[in-house]
Amino acid sequence: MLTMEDIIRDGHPSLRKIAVEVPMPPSEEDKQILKSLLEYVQNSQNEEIASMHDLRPGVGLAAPQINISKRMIAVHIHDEKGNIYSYALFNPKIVSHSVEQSYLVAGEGCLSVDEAIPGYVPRYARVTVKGTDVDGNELKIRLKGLPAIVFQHEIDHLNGIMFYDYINKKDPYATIENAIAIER
Ligand code: UDB
Ligand code: ZN
Repeated sequence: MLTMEDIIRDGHPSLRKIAVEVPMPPSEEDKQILKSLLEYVQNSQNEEIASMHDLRPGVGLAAPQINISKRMIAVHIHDEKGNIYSYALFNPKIVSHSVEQSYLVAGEGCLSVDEAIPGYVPRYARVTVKGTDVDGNELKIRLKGLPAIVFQHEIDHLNGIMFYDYINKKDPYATIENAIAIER
C-alpha cells in the first residue's frame, strides 16, 4: 500500500515531465499501479487507516506523484449532493470543455506540495473526460463542480503542470471573468 513516503514533493523533476501513454490492454503491473492510486485516496479518507499510517486525506492522485511517469489517475470524492465519484483511469483525456470557468474560493493544494499557496486557480466549469478503467472499459464521464476541478488537477499532473502555475502572480485573488465560485 502507498503512504506519504511514496509521494514525491514539489521540486522533484518528475513532477514536470510529460507522462507516457499506457499501452492497451494494460499489463498486470500497470493495473496494480492504477489500483494502488485509488487505494491511497480511499484509505486516506478512512480516518482509522489514515491516522494509523499518517496519510494526508486526498481526493485524487496521479502516477507521476509516486514517481511513475505514466498516464494514470485516481479520483475519489463525495460532491455537494453526496454523490460519490470514484474513478481510476488509464490515459484520461479532456475531450470537451465549457467556455465558462470555475475556481475553488479556498484555492487548491496538492499532496505533493507541503506549504499552502494562496490564490484562485481557474479551471473549466464543465469537462467531458474519456479514459479506460482497470477492467479495460472505455468510459466517457461528464463532470462539473468539484469533481471537474479534481479531474483537471490530476490530468495536469500527467502534463507536468502544477496548480500554482495558473495563479495570477501579481494578484492571486484577482477576479476570474466568466467563472463560477465554488465554496468547498
Ligand atoms: C487533494 N484535498 O487531495 F473542496 F471535501 C487536496 C489536499 C491537497 C488538500 C489534500 C482537497 O482539496 N480536498 C477537498 C477539497 C474540497 C472539498 C473536500 C475535500 N488534492 C489532490 C492532489 O493533490 N492531487 O494531485 C488537491 C486538490 C485541489 C483541487 C483538486 C485536487
Ligand atoms: Zn496534485
